[in-house]
Formats: sequence, C-alpha cells, structure tokens
Amino acid sequence: MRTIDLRSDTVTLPTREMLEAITQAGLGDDVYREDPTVNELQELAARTFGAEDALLVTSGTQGNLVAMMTHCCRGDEVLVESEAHIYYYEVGNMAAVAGIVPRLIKGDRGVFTGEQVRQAARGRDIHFPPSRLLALENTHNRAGGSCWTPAQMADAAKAAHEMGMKVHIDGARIFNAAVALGVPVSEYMRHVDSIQFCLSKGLSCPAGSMLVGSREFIEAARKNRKMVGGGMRQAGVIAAPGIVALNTMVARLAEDHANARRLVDKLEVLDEIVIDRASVQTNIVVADVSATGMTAAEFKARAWKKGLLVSEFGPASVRFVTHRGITAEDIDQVAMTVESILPACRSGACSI
Ligand code: TLP
Repeated sequence: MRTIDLRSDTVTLPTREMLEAITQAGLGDDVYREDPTVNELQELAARTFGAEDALLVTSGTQGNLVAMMTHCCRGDEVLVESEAHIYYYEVGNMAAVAGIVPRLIKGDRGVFTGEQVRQAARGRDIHFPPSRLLALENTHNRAGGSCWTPAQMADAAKAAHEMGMKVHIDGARIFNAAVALGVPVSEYMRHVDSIQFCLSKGLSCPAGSMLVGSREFIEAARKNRKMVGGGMRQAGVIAAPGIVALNTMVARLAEDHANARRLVDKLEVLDEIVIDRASVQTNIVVADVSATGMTAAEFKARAWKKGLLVSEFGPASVRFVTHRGITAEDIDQVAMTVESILPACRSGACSI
C-alpha cells in the first residue's frame, strides 16, 4: 500500500537539483555576512519582491516573530485575523517572547476590509496598548488556502498606514496566491512594510524562510534574528536550494492547485463530506466530516489505517494539502479511500 501524505506541503522533499546545489554552494560565516550563497539568495528574494533587502531565517515562525519584534515594542498591539497562523499556531510567541498583545479581526475566508481595520485600531487613550502593526495572512491557512487580492490588501494596508501602523504579511504561501491570481509577488510588496515567505512548503526546500522589506527594516531584523538564536554560520547549505526554488519551483504550484480542485470535484459528490468550494483557491482543502458520524479524529484514524495521511483541523474538520509528488492519480486514489471509509459509518459500524 502506497502512503499518500496530504498532511501538509511541509512534507515535500528537496529535488535532486537542490541536493546538487548544496554540494556546489560557496560557503562562509553568515553572521559575518560572508556566505556568498546566502547573500545571493537574499538579493534574489529582494529582487523578486521589488524590496530593498531580504534576510534568511530558519522558519516561518521565526520570520513572523522577528518581523513583529522589529516593528513593535513590548506592550504594543498587533491586529491580526482571528484564526491567523501567527495567533493560532505560533505557540503564543508574540506574547511569550516579544511582549505583544493580539487584537483579533474576524475575516471572511481570512480577508477583511480597511473599514474593519479602522474600527479595530485603538485611538490614543491612556488605557490602551498602542496598535502598532497589522499582520495579514496570504494565503490564509485555516480559511482553506484562500487568497487576498492585491486590491484587498491595498485597502487594509492603506487604513493601517493612515492610523500610523506598519503592515506585515505572513506570506508562508504567498507564491500560491500569486500563481492562483496570476500576479507577481511584487504587487503585494508594494502595499506593505514586510513579508515573510516559506521556502520549505510548496517550494520544496528542506528548511528556511525569508523576510523581505526595506534596508532599514532588514538591518534591525538581522539583530532580532540573532537575539532569537537564528544567526547561522555556513547557512549557504540552506540558501542553495532556496535559489533553485525561486528560479524553478514557483510556476509548478499551479499543478497543486489543479489537484486540489480535482479533489474537491471528487469529494463533493459524497454527501457526507462538506467543503466550502469558494475557499479552495490554492492547494488546501478543508472538509467538514460531521455528516459522516465520525469526529475528525476518528476520520483521520480510519484514513491513516488505509494509507491516507490527513490532518485534523478542528473537532469536525480535516485538512488535505496537495504538493509536489502528489499526482492526479493519487487524488483519484484519495477520493476512493475516503469513500471506502464511509459505508461502515452509514451502517453504524464505525469502529476505528
Ligand atoms: N503551517 C504548518 C503548521 O504549522 C500548521 C502547516 O502545515 O500548514 N504561516 C503559515 C500561514 C503557515 O501555514 C505556517 C506553517 C507558518 C507560518 C510557520 O512556518 P514554519 O512551520 O516554517 O515555522
């Protein structure tokens, strides 16, 4: 039985070209800024986003934390969507490490308006923490990989800037948004102060994320990265696959999106599986399985037994993520596996 792993696009393995690039990479001590491969990746990332500068960080979580530490002081407030990864999945680091408090905005499939930003931002009052930063997520993970358009982002960012805030994008999967909407990532950068994007998700690198922004922002972020233990030495071994990724792995994300749509087409015919089709814009499919009579944990356990790895995404929902290495035939197999889990449930014999 072949295992099909749709838990996350983080499970992607590096390509042969990436592994070869690692063996060829020029190396040096990056804390002294002497790693030529890291420098090349940072220049490439900055150019790709139309930003002044970029910085290699160890992970998306570190990139977001360093961005928040750089934009904010202790006691400041970050406006963030109510199910944003920064708030939901990053171990409360904004509070625990950076002394920042979140203020939540409820989005529609992860997206909210400039007007909502205006309403959420605090005025000047001795009682309030200063609203210092607006953090957006594109694509929005818990909303099912939905995208912000550049126009939606411009609207929210304009409101934040008018209220004296900076704007950061958690763009772990921003290339998925750019490919889905057919826009360059520089269209997002234009409106905001910093972006974090991950090399280690759909782009298939073994590790690493990048922060992009102004020269001044990146200079300060470099120091904060050091503070949280992210100053690496011969980090060219991480940067080399990143260069391959930015040069060759972006356009193929469209394949993952097509496979996600294929999965929805196949699962939608099953009455027990409920999917918000409009949210499936990239490589993530979130399905409500309550009508199967199973909890998400039970559904996951039954799927895993049959070689289909999915993640639990709430008490009643599971997440499927498509990525490089998953083919259209795999998707057909996934649909068959899901269907095979259901009949036992229909007859009430739902044991795992
Ligand atoms: N997301 C992971 C898990 O943490 C849930 C996944 O499998 O999707 N921002 C967003 C939007 C993310 O989805 C993730 C990872 C991160 C940041 C953090 O990146 P890493 O894992 O590199 O720290």
